[in-house]
Amino acid sequence: MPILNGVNASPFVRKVRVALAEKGVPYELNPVMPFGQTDEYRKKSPLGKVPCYEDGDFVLPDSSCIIAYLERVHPKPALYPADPQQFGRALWYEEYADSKLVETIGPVFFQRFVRKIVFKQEPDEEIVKQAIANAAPLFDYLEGEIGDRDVVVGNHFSIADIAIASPFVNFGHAGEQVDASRWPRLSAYLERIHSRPSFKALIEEERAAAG
Ligand SMILES: N[C@@H](CCC(=O)N[C@@H](CS)C(=O)NCC(=O)O)C(=O)O
Repeated sequence: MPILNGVNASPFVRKVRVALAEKGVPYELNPVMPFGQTDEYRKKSPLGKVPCYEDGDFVLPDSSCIIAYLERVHPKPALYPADPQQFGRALWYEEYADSKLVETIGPVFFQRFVRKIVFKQEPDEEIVKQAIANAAPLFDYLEGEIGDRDVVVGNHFSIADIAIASPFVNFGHAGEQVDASRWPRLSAYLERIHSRPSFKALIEEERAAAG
């Protein structure tokens, strides 16, 4: 059975877990924390990050690379649009979410969850407040991009939805949600995507694990 190295509250590990669930691929989750990895793990994941996927002798780090690989090995259901322009847009949203969105809203989760639960320290609410303020233009952007569609690209759930919705699970774990009165489309979109069985099962598992 393939092994996915990583912890369940990482937005990047969650991306891969959602993709595996959507494609119905069984796997074993090997708990590797994001910090203080062994030299042995760094041989598999040279940047020292999670996730890292092992399929027999084949080892592959990075959520984007792993999901692109999974698409070739398990093509159905497709998680990348067939249309070239939609494909390009989907990759763009994945990049936007993995970099800008995680970087901007990530501190909320870090302060309220990682700092509090993992390091047993009080969260710095000033940092939380600033991160939420910094996120407003990103939410404006996503609100406009989602428009009246159920998904962000074309008519089918894709890697773009996985990548955008994943860091918002962490936002929720930190006790925050997108203000539906200010960003109604983004808020409804996230509710829809998080209600898919793939996301829903993980959100429940993560909540239970966090106590
Ligand atoms: N581009 C990578 C990012 C992975 C990443 O940043 N993972 C975090 C955990 S959420 C990590 O392992 N951080 C440890 C570090 O940066 O040393 C991916 O998509 O997998």
